[in-house]
Amino acid sequence: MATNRTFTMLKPDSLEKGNTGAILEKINAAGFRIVAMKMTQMSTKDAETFYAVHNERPFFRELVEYMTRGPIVAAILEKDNAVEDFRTLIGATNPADAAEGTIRKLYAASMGENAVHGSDSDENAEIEGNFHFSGREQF
Ligand code: DAT
Ligand code: MG
Repeated sequence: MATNRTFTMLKPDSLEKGNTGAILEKINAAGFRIVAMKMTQMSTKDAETFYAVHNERPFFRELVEYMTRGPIVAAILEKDNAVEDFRTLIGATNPADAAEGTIRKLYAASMGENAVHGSDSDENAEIEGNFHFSGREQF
């Protein structure tokens, strides 16, 4: 069966609130296989690079501050239709608009602190996974 991959980060607020285990359990229960995972902290340069597409947006500095303020859990996940199914599992960017039962509905406080990242395309999943993991760290 063909499978593909997406990239996720449990953002600093998720770790601060002790939600890491609960979020990983939801990811597991939804049928994603973890093929890379680590706890790490992004530098300012890392976050500016990772979110470069947003660098003209008014919230960019706030986003960089948030993403660098503490550790994250980064992971690559494998499943059929991984990118789209993971976006469905996490819910809308703004938790106020996220569907019931989604990770952002359950665990995100606001648009600015929305608990998790999920890649938005197969191409970006590969770029983002390779940003955080060497080939040897991807199983
Ligand atoms: P997503 O994370 O759902 O892919 P995005 O790529 O549009 O959303 O934006 C990346 C992150 O930037 C998002 O998770 C939270 C932050 N962000 C986006 N829009 C924002 C806004 N209007 N105000 C504050 N933060 C925002
Ligand atoms: Mg995005």
